[in-house]
Amino acid sequence: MKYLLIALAAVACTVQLSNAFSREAAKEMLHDYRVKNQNFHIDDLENTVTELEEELEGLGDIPDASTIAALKARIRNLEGTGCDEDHVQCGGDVPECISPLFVCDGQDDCKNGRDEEDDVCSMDPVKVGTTYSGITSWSDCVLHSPHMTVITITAFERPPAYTARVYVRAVVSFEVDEHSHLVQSYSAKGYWDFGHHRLNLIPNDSTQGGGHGISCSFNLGNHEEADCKIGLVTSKHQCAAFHAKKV
Ligand SMILES: [Ca+2]
Repeated sequence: MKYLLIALAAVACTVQLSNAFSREAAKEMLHDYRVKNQNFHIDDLENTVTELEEELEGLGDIPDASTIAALKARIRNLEGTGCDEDHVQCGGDVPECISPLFVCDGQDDCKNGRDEEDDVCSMDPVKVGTTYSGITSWSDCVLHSPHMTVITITAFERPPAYTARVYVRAVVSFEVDEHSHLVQSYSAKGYWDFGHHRLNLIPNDSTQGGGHGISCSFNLGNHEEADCKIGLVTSKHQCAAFHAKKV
């Protein structure tokens, strides 16, 4: 009987140890499982972050306000204003065309007042000393190799009696010979058109500048760059073009 009790006690002890061992083992297994699971989760997150970073790099920099303005201007250029060449669009929800002669004349002519707003009537593009340059490509009139054209504003006058127009003086320089970098210059006169955001210039002396005039449209939503056309003053036939950037 004594031996039987000892044997039963030994079995009970073994079962308790075995149960204790199983719980510890289960805890360790569960811990390992959680660690492995977390490691997998972290790996997944790292992969996701890497993919997002690659996508972000692919997207490039977040566009700033000037880039968005330029994009909107390009869309407007593609869509057209809905006005003929002799009129400009007021913008806004209700399309309205007015003469460019009424833009920045000191009186509201657009219903939304757009024709007298500060950014429309800014004279930044024709401030004295402002310089624009670009590589000019000729498609007609004269056989010139592509060359640099530089426009520098030398004077301007805005008549108090009629503020819708700014009269401008400028010097236009262009490379005659790309090898020797020989440069020719001529004086030009013209005006800044607030309504069309356009700078129009012709040579002071019609015998200079090949009898060509220059018209630069600041149609990209800023005052820093413009699409310029060079054409015959007499017929306005287009001969060359360049994309001008403020220097
Ligand atoms: Ca006006």
